[in-house]
Amino acid sequence: MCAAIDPHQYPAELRSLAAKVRDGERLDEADAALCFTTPHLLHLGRLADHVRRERHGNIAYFNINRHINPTNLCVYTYNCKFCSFAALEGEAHAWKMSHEQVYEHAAAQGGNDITEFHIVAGLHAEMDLEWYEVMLRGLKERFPQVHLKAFTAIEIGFFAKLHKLTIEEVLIRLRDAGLGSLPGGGAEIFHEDVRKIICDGKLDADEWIEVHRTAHRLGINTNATMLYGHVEGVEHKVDHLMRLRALQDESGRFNTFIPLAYHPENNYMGLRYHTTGTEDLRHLATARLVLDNFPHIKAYWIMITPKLAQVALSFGANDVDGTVVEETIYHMAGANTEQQMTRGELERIIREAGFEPVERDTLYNPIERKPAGPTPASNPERSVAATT
Ligand code: V47
Repeated sequence: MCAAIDPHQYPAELRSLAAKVRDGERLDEADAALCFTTPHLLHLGRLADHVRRERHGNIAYFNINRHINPTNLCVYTYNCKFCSFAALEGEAHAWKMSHEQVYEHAAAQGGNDITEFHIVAGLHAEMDLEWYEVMLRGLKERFPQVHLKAFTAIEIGFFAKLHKLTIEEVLIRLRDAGLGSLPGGGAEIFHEDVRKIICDGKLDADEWIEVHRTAHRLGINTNATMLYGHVEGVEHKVDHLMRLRALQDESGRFNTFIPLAYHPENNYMGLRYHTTGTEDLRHLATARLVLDNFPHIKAYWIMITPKLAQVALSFGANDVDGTVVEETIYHMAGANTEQQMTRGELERIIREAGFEPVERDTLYNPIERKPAGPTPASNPERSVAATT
């Protein structure tokens, strides 16, 4: 059990917030705005840590996953100004995989322990619904034990328009071909004023929500994200979290929320700055406090560095994502983190941060493995030398 919250130990402006958290009362929009603006970050973090420990105790999750991006060719290359990943046909950094190449990527370095392929791509008319149905079936045939977390709401919306199908029809076809769940990408900032600036013409907020609502109705779990650190204001982020919370109240099938820190390089936004560490921690803590119906809050180590992900575990996060193996979206936008971590490294950063590492599958079921020998807490030379 965590020690009870005493609001009097908090600065005056956070006392009513602290009392609400102590009493398990839902935070409102004004509270959410306060979380985004208070200078008392450590106190905010303490409240988020309280909620996180009540829910998850000392456990922090990771998984053994691999990212696959079949193509970066994208019809929205000029629409999504923040995206450094997308390319046009003929550009030097463009790629398009064949089915065989997808299977080769899937097999490379993942090892037998892999439990999830995270698959997202640009929007390209030749890589249509049928192409992806074949890909999903091909992956399931070769890797039957691996969960396929694939396609952002943007891709689902694209397939629907391309084939003149409903969202439900697209999702049913993909589910029948092996789709397990949807990742949280494409949400960016829901508010129209911001969308107009950063991704005009892309799926709007209502459509993004409709894709996830439909998936949830079909029994498909999904994740959610919010892209921060660009042109958005506090009111836009509050609106974003409130819309996600409302859908989760309705369906309960969001697994995890991942705040995504904007990376400024190699895109059309014209902004220079990376987010700061305190900004990243604030977004994680705020998400934990405001999204009271989301079980998991992920500190994506690729995006905020493994060092900050360790600190984030004391600011509301209870998951650091996985081994990843090959990451392009953030590395093309200027991320200078590694592209992969081994099981041993993930366990070590979690343990060093004072938490108990637990391997999970995509749906957060703990995975039992045969012990691989002792994993000392602090000496990397002696930690488990895993292939994943
Ligand atoms: O939707 C694109 C973001 C997202 C940039 O569900 C950028 O488990 C920052 O959604 N700077 C895709 N962000 C990644 C994503 C994700 C990642 C990890 C785990 C999960 C999950 C989902 O990346 C896009 C967009 O919001 N993005 N470009 C950029 N320059």
